[in-house]
Amino acid sequence: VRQLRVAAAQVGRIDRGTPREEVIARLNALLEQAAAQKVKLAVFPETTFTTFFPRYWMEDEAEIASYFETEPVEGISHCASVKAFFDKAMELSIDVAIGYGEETSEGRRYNTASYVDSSGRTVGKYRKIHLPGTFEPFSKEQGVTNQLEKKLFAPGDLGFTAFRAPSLRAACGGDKSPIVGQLICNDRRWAEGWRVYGLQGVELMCVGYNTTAWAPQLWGIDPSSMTREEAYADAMFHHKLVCQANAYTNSTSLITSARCGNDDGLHPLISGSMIVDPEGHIVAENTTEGDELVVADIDLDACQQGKSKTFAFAKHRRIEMYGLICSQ
Ligand code: CDT
Repeated sequence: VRQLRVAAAQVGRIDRGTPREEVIARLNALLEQAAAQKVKLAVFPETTFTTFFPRYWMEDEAEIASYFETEPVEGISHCASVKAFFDKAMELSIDVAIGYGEETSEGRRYNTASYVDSSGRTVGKYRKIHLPGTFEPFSKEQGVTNQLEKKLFAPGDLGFTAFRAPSLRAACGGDKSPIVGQLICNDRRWAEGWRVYGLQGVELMCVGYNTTAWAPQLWGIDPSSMTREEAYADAMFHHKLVCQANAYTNSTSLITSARCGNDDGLHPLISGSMIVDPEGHIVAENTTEGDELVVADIDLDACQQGKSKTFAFAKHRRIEMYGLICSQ
């Protein structure tokens, strides 16, 4: 048994003008709660430090730039704009996985998640590969929910690269540190990324997201065909469906963390933060639509059941039949 106490750190409403300092104070309160419960790893959402800015049609370049952290070569924990968050995590000895808008020193912009261990070192970094939405807005009218990720971010270029989290070795009482992978929001809907992690023996997936609860133009549905309540329920259904199924078929634990709430009072996001075991069962989930810590003890060795039997890849996969996946 390699037992580990982990948390999904769900974050509620953040508006267009909410300053980072206010957000970081809330994140640090979640870290304090995590420390009080002896949590070793807390997973935060996609673009946690700001509102989900790809929903806005923005013409002011300074405003767009303001949503990105300019990451120094030493890693995001050394970035002045968000350092207070990583300092708190270090002070409390908690590993964190967190999403943010990354601007590189060459000026390239990505939708990124970094795994920063309790010593402040970035041990894993992922740049979102499946960017949903459009280059052009559905509407330039303020108040309309756009999804301009293709315009605002370059597609991730770091692959689906699993890594070890050495600082968790002692915490999980075994002789091996966990093998960790990260995906961001829309990536969780694509089996391909999960399977690339599965093939690296992943034991723990960290997935942050912002999933709009009402986006008929994005989903391609007639707005009159569904109430907002039905749309929320459907978005939640699909979220849980892909998370539980892909954790199961890749025999991995999963921590998935929502940015939720009704941003600006206009743009609702689903909640659904949860911890899923390698058999696909939900072991803990949110009960609110606001800031909330969802905590569970997971057993990293529980991955072995699936990895050695139903999903023993070396025994059962038929790669000679899968060529089309990589040729189209
Ligand atoms: N942030 C993000 O990737 N959101 C998308 C919205 C697409 S709606 C099907 C998501 O997949 O949740």
